[in-house]
Amino acid sequence: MEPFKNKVVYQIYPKSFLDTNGDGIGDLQGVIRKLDYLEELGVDYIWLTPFFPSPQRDNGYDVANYRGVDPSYGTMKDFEELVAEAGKRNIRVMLDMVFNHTSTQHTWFQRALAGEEAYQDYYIFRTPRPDGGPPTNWCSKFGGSAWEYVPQLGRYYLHLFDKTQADLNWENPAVRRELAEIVRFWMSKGVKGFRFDVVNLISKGEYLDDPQGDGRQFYTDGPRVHEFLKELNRQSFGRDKEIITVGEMSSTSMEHCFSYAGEGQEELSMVFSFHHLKVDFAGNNKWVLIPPDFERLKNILFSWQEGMASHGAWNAVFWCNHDQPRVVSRFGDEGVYWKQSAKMLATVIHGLRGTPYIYQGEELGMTNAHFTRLDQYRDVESINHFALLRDRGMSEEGASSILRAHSRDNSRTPMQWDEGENGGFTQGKPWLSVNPNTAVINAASQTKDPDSVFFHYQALIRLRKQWDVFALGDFTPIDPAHPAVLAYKRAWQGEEMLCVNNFFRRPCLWNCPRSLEGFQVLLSNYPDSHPTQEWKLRPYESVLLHRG
Ligand code: TEU
Ligand code: CA
Repeated sequence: MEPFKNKVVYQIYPKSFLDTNGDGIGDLQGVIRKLDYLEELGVDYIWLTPFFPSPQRDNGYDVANYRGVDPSYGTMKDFEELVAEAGKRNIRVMLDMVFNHTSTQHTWFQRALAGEEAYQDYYIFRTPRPDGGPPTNWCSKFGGSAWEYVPQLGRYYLHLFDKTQADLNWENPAVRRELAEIVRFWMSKGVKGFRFDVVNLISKGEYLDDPQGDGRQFYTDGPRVHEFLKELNRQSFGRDKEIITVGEMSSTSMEHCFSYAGEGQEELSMVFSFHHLKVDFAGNNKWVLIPPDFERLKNILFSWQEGMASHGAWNAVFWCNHDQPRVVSRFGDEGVYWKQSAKMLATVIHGLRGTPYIYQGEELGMTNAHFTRLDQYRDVESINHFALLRDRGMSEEGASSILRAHSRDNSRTPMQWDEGENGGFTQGKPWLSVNPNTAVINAASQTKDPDSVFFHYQALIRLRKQWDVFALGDFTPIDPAHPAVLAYKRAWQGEEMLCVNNFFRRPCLWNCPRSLEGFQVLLSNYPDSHPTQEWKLRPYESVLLHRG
């Protein structure tokens, strides 16, 4: 079995995990202190989002030095201690490589600005249009033009994200050599996994105006992206077969993912795709809210399951990360059925074919932030888009309600360790406020309660280790057109697993089209689930059945 199929990855956003020195910012020592908690949960890898030196315009996704630790998170010694301590608990460390762009504070960019041509060729500088305007009409994903003018050079540089995040020029072999060397540097420190940030955007095609869109058609899954990934694989992580890799694929297509994450393609182990998380906004615009479309959600999940399997390609499966709202607030219920719905959503993901990712706090059923004032937000994307919505004439209340649903800060509020002030996250003033519901949703109480969301996640992880069907089984939808039930079957060498979920608050009657003979309940979110052919599913009821 490939090293990644029966594993579970836990994502840590260090800034919001645990602060040990009272400055209000989580740190690497905080991660070390909670390794026992992660061992109890049972995860195999921890993915740490960037802790490298950075001006923190985009919370570390603006890297100023790829080989260091930002002093607000600690030191390189702390990092080495973390790898060693995690290793003792059989937990491996995965790092986040932000290789599409660097911070404009990076020495490469600073030398480019100072006039060194060799470093100007590390980035994408272009001359203005005859009228002095930007080279193309592309938009930054954080709002505004994707081009920033540098008066002293008389040219614009490309930034698909914030203007302090300049896109690297992967066409330049010197850039590719530098990046491979950075991966090797971290491999030499014992790192066993890499997540590559927006890595399907690294190969830009032509620099042309986009008449219908924001420019993404020219740089998404670009012309040389597979070649670049194969090269990076050969020059770095591909040399250690234990290493697992995951690419974050922005607006990708499944066809490209067959190659990014296909067996024998020598690109990456697996991919994150996001189509299933766009079912509550209009088109590609996350700033236009619509109610979640369950049918679309199910179609997307199922077609990626079947499509990737039929091409021997592997998915990362997930609901949550540091860019997404909390799933229980989004597709579940924050009220009476909070616990049932959090467990149901967990089961849906962990039963799928792919490697499950848990984002910190998801295992506690943490909810959205429910901020009421703009000054509570810290995220550059939220702040920029709020201003843009207001400029377009939207009311303050309208724009606030969109942020309340879709802001990235929903998932970035500090971990809720206990019921105390600031949820046990810090002795100081947290960089982003703690959700007051830490009084009821917290790790201290859940690790004492066998019926908690935490122990449900623990059980799901254990089942993946116990039964090969979770890692290796085929995937077949069951009754895919049903308006309320999400059900599927996995099968592997005579072993079978059924995953049956009522996705809604309303009870529903379901005629199970498969015989349930010989199946036993492995896990459920009600103490007394009794599967029958004519099944009355209770609110958010979720059952895993097994035979063989
Ligand atoms: O995110 C990529 C990305 O395109 C989106 O998730 C984006 O953050 C936004 O939600 C679009 O509406 C990755 C990182 O995960 C994110 O935190 C960084 O801000 C971004 O890349 C830039 O490095
Ligand atoms: Ca700190």
